[in-house]
Amino acid sequence: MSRHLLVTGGAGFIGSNFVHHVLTHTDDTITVLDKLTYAGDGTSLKGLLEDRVQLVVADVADAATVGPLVAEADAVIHFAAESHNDNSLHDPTPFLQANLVGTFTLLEAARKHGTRFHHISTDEVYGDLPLDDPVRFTETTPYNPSSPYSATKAGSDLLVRAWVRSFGVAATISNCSNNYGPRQHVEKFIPRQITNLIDGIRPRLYGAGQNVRDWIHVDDHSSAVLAILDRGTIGETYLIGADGEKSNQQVVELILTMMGREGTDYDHVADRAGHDLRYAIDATRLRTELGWQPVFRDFETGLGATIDWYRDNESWWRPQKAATEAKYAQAGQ
Ligand code: NAD
Ligand code: TDX
Repeated sequence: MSRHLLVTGGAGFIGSNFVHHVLTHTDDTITVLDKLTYAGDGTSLKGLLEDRVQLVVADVADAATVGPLVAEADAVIHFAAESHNDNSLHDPTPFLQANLVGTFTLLEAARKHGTRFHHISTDEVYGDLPLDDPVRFTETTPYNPSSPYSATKAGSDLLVRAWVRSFGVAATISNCSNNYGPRQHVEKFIPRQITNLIDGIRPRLYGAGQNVRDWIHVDDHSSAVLAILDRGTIGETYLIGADGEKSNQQVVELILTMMGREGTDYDHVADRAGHDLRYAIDATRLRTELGWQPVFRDFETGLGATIDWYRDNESWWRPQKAATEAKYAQAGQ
C-alpha cells in the first residue's frame, strides 16, 4: 500500500538520493521539507517535482509549518541537519538550532499527531575507535561525541529516545557510517578531491591521512532506511554500514590513480581540531533481523561511478566550489 512520506532535508545529499530511491522502489508519495541552506539544492529534485513529490521550503524548527505537514504524513523521515564537522568548528550556532531545536520541533508534532518517525543519525555519536584494534561500533556502544556537529547529533538521538519512552512516539533511529555517491556537497572529502582534480588542484589530506572512515554508497543507506521503516521495531536503533573501512590516504590515492594521476600527487594540510581517528560499524543487527544487504560491495566501482557523476554534472557543483575553497584556504586547509 502506498504511503505519504514527509522527508526533511530532501534537497540535500542523502535526502535527495533517498527521494530518488523511494520513487524507484515504492508507490509512495513524498513531501520534501527543506530550508534550502547552502547545502540544499532544489535542482537535486529536478524532474521529480510532479504528481509524486512536492517541495516545501521552510525550517524544520518552524512549528507552524511543521505541524500540518507532520499531521498529513504517514511517516516522517528526518534527514535535515547541519552536517559538516569543519563548519561546526568555525560556528556551532546553526548546528544547535537545526539539529537540536529542529528535531525537538518535529518530535513534538509527531507526538501530537501520532505520526511514525524515523530519525537519521551518524556513527559519529559514538566518538572514535583506535586504529590498531578491530573493535567496531554496535547499538550498545556508549555515546561519546567529539565535535559540535556530532554532539548535536547525539543530543538529537537522545531527544528521540526520550520522546519514545516518555510520550510513546513511534520512532526508530539509524546511525550510518560515511556516505559517498552523487550530489554530495563539494565541502565533503571525496567530492572535494574529485572536483579539485578536475580543476587541476592537488588533493588535500588532513594531518597524516591515517584516519579511517567506513564508506557506504548512499543508495545502500537508502535501502537500509526503507527496511527499517517497513520492518524495524519501534523504539529501536539500527546501525547502518557496509564493511567499507579505508584510510583517507588510501581513498585519495585511489581517486588520483582512477583520475589518471600519480597516487602520490597530494598535499598534507593542517589537521582538523579533535579529528576522530577511526569509525567502523558492525551492522549485524540490520542484516540478521531485517535481512538487509548492501548492493555496492566494491568501493572502486562505486567510486568510479561517483567520479563520472562529478565529471558529467559540473553545472551542479560549480556554483559552490570557489566559496568552499576560499573557506578552506582561510583555515589553511
Ligand atoms: P547535507 O548537508 O547534504 O543536507 C542537509 C539538508 O538539510 C540540506 O538540503 C539543507 O538545506 C537541509 N537543512 C539544513 N538545516 C535545515 C533546517 N533547519 N530546516 C530544514 N532543512 C534544513 O547533509 P547529508 O550529508 O545529506 O546528511 C543528511 C543527514 O544524514 C544528516 O542528518 C546527517 O547527520 C546524516 N548522516 C550523514 C552522513 C554522511 O556521510 N553525509 C552519514 C551518516 C548520517
Ligand atoms: O579536504 C579534506 N581532507 C581530509 O583529509 C576533507 C574535507 C576531509 N578530510 C578528512 C576528514 C575525515 O577524516 O576526510 C575524512 C572525511 O571527512 P568529511 O567528508 O568531512 O566527513 P566526516 O567528518 O567523516 O563526517 C561525515 O560522515 C559522518 C559526514 O560529513 C557527516 O555528516 C556524517 O555524520
